[in-house]
Amino acid sequence: MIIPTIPTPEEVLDKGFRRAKKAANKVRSSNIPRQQKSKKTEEARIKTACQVIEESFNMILERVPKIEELHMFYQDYIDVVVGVDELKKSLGALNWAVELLSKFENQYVFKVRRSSPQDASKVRREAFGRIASVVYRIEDELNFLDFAKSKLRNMPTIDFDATTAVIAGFPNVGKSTLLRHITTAEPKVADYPFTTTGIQIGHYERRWQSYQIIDTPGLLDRPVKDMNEIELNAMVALEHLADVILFIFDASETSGYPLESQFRLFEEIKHIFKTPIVCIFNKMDLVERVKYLDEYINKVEDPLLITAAEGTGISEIMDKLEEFNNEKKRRSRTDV
Ligand SMILES: Nc1nc2c(ncn2[C@@H]2O[C@H](COP(=O)(O)OP(=O)(O)O)[C@@H](O)[C@H]2O)c(=O)[nH]1
Ligand SMILES: [Mg+2]
Repeated sequence: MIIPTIPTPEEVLDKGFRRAKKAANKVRSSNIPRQQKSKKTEEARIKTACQVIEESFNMILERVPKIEELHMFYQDYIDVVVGVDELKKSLGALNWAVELLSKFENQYVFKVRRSSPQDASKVRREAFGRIASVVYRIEDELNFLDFAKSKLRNMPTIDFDATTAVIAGFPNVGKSTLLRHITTAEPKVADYPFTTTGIQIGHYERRWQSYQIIDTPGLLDRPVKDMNEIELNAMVALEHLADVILFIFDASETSGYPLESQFRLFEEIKHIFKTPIVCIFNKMDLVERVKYLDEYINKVEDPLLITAAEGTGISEIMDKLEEFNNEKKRRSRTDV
């Protein structure tokens, strides 16, 4: 998400007062009658200071996207990373400052006009004092926005039109291998809360349709019961993206996870997500079709057996995703 550069209170005030001084110099060197000059100068200083600072804040308010207009995935993402309420509150504080500054502008310009020429600078000093105090009142919020800016800089770029599959399964079962085989370009890495390596997003096109495959190391590869609430939220945010989950089993168990615990993770994920799940048994090159494996294969609907390392079975996965894509397109047509 693009949050523009957030200034410190000092920077905002410095800019406002500097520009005010310039505006005052311009009035001073103009040819308005001498006796009006001091009042006109102070008036210009007050006006300019207020307007320049209002402009800085308005620019931020205009450039930050409206949170409630963002896709639910991004709303959840922002909520997990910085907190949506906190972000809204900070933007609200900027709004508050803008309104107050525009009130000061009117109030103090009026006051200068009614003051004697000798008192004009006193009125202006009072105005500047109040301007500064308003800007310092929102120092915490400016700091927070600056923090949010850095936290949200590398948010994943999601193609919401593409049919999207999210990969799940224990470590070393072959998720990355599959992602590399199925997608054309090198998958892009983006930040994702509580995953140390970020999420990987790969794309491919088939029959003029776009597909997107997402791998989430550290999130859909470990028991859900070990997760804290924030991690759960980060995981559930994926639900807004996924048209389908590809759950990868290591049929060979060479990754060190018995099929029994792999199946338990599958059950947990099935329980949490309403998204359809395609079960994929990988590393079939390493296994004989032994009875205990059949037991698990028979437990799930339409399992796909693949050898990701050799690219065997990849086209069946693509066929499957094409079915989901067709289904999705059909639904969106009937929705409108
Ligand atoms: N024999 C065999 N090894 C595989 C297969 N798929 C992946 N691997 C290996 O399993 C290891 C873990 O794979 P990786 O894709 O990094 O797993 P991830 O942790 O789930 O992303 C790597 O050494 C892969 O080369 C396969 O189909 N057959
Ligand atoms: Mg991996």
